[in-house]
Amino acid sequence: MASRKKCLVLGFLAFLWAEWGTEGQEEEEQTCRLLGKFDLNGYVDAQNHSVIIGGLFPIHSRTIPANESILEPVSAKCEGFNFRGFRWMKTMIHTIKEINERKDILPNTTLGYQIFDTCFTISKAMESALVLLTGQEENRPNYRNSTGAYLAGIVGSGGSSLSIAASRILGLFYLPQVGYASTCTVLSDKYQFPSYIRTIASDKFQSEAMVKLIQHFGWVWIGTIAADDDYGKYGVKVFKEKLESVNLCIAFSEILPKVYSKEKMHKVVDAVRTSTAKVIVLYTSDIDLSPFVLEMVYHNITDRTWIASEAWITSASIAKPEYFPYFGGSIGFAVPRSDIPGLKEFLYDIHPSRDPNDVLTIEFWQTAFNCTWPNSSVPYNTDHRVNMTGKEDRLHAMSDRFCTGEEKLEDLKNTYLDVSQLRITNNVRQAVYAMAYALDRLSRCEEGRGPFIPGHGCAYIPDFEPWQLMFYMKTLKFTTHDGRKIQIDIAGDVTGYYDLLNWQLDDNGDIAFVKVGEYIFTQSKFEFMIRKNSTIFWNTESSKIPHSV
Ligand code: TCR
Repeated sequence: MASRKKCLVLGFLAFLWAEWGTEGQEEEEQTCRLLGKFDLNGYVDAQNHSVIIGGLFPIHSRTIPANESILEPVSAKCEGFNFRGFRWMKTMIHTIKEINERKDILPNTTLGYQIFDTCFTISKAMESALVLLTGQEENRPNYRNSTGAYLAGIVGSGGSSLSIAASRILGLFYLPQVGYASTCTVLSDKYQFPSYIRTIASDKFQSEAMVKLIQHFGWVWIGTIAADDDYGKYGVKVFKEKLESVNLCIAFSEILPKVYSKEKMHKVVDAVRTSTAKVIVLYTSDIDLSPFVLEMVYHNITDRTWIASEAWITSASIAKPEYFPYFGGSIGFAVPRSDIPGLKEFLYDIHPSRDPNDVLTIEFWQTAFNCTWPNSSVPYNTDHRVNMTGKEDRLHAMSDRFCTGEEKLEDLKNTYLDVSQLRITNNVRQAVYAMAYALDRLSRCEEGRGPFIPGHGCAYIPDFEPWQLMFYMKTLKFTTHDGRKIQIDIAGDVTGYYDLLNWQLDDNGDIAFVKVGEYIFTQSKFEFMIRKNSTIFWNTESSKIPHSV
């Protein structure tokens, strides 16, 4: 574990006039001063591995706004510990360990990793991409051995806007990037994003599926609300185009602010309140949705049917019983669920006493158990956002109760440990496997029968070029541990199916994600099905299917 607080040169411009390795010390220091420091958290295991994979995960939900009186550029700090992102990140490590133990994939190579927290923001994703490319302390494009090992490619990042930003840099070098959650349609454009592939389907399919759902239930007027990012805006754009092509209508279209703004939020709330459209598509991640959920509760707006986008349909932070009167009956598509052998045990194998530098584990523990780890300066539960009342909320940073270390993970009801809904988590696993399988194929090349000119040559681990690995990634096919076939097409995309889920209350008073249908999309067929005998819960006054006219 390493907390990264080093002077890193934004060596990007240096790439362009790269006098590979000839810059003097003086210049280096000056660039440092000019461009400031990056402040990144993450995990690294690079020693003794010939190849490493980079990882980008949202372990925090936001950055803390910089103090306006500071003039020089500073790298922001992060807050809002994200248990779900922490689970994804651990899954990457778990998968790498598993692959290293397997004899049938990469038998002569072990994989290492270098993982950074993107804090769910574009700036941190960019900082991380640059650090992965340039290394921590070098001002030249030394991306092939920044940690002493060769960087094969990057898994990540979570949100589309972050992946798009990172991909614009990584694409310049043709460095393979495998996305596990970024679903924005534009990422299929290989002219703009030549080295991006993904193990999650493009939102083109989800938007289409939503229109099929709407047609099935005979709704005519639909409201839309999008997150203020590429996911929300492009998702809704494609949805609108498809809806209008079958002569159905948009009642209103609103954007949820990323940073709380009373005016912007009220505009959205008013649209929901005054429209006769009772069915509303909500295209956003759960992180951006939370403030809006509180508004619905505050204004007591019920009797709406929400068509959830995949990013929040199974989110534990939204699917809370106290929100059920407002969001019960939500219906939406989710990516396939899977069970991952050994993951649960791996997730439970965590303790803050193991490494005093492992600030993320300490913060995890403090946040999960609401206590302060003795002798640590890691804050938890800070919140610098402006809240609904317009005041800055500074929940504070330290609990007066110390953690003893005897706290029991088994007693927690926490998203991190919940392995019942492994969906994006499974995509993370498949993204790591995609990278490993491509490396494996590359390593099995026979000289004289290889794909590269001249002479049908091969590439070799570790000193292959990124585009050579990209060659194998672009045509990748493999079968997952649970028998699913993953095939990457020329746009870097996959096909598959979604589960159609509906929020119902179970016997314990918790929210259950009940599967009521499916949408299958392969190269040759598109099929929308509602399960026979399934009962859908509608959150309407009559408990009957809503009319949206
Ligand atoms: N695509 C979103 C991000 C996202 C996500 C999620 C975030 C998706 N699914 C689940 C958190 C949890 C789908 C994007 O930005 O592309």
